Amino acid sequence: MKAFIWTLSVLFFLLMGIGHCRGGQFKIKKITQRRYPRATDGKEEAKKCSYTFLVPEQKITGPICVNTKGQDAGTIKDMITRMDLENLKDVLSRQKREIDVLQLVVDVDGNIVNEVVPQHIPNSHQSTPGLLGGNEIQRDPGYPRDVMPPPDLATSPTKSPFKIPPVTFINEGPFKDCQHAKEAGHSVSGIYMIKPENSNGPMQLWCENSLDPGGWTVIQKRTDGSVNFFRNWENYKKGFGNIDGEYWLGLQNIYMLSNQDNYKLLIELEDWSDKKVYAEYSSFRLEPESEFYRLRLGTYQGNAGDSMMWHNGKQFTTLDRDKDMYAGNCAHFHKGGWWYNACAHSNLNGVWYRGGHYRSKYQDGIFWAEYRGGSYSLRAVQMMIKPID
Ligand SMILES: [Ca+2]
Repeated sequence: MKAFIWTLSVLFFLLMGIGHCRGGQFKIKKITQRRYPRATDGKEEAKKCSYTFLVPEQKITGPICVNTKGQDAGTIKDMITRMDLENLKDVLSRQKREIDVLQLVVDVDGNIVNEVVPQHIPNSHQSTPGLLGGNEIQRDPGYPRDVMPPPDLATSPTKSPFKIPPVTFINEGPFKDCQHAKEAGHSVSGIYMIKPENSNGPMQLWCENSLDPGGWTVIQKRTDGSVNFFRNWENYKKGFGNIDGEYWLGLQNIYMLSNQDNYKLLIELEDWSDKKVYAEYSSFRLEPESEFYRLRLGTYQGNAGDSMMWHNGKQFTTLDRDKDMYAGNCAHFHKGGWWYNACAHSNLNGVWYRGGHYRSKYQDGIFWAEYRGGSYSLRAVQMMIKPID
């Protein structure tokens, strides 16, 4: 009996052992199938990719498949990977630049970039069309000067507070600045050819001689909102606008001018009740582009209040080059380019709003905080420089 029970026990363990082995083989088979489901089909395997890069169509059309199996797969994969990464980086950086430009356009709050020549230029004083020198300030080449009558200032809703038309163009020069031109006998306000010392070429700009004693070189002017000032770094560097209307002379030009001699700065502001005030700074110059045109100002005097000294020693900031003292980008909120601190007591390159007090999400008007506050947009502004007497 004992022998029988012992035999049964042996048979039972043998059967369990066989069953376990069969189960193990089955499990291994199942795992194998899951990992290599088409291991038996060699041709089909060769067609498949371990992974796929999708590259832009400009460079390579269609997806690139890389088979990581095979003798040279590693080398080929590395080569294609490097090539694709270079292509992708190239395309991404180009797209980023395009996005930045589009962002600039979008952030103008729907304002349409609309640059027109606001003033008629008499035929007798017509300037040479096209660009002169290293700035991009230009007139509208399609402006029909021989056909259009002079603007009726009495009915003009945005008449110039500076009463500048008709425009005079001085053919002589170039002069080193407007003071130089005045000393050469030219005492009228108008368009002059100016070439600062050490600059590459002459530029056209507006010389203001109506203010006693004249000789002022205008570096910035706002009068009627005809020019969009929400621009990128390159625009602010080179300059933009219309010489006989609103313009920004360009940081590089202002830098060249303000470093050839000792200059002072005069800012004239006009509100919507025809009141004019001014702020004058005893010295003015910009540092070079390598210092992002850092502002250097002397002491203030005037009746506008000092809204500029807070910006003294600050670098220039645009939407695409943030050099301000604020965590975000001040140009984004104030919609201009300026020597923003964190952020602005003055914003003379902001949005031109009609009527003074304006409604906006941010304080983005043309304001001088110490004069009418940040929520009042001035009607006209002029920034001018002149050698210290
Ligand atoms: Ca910032």
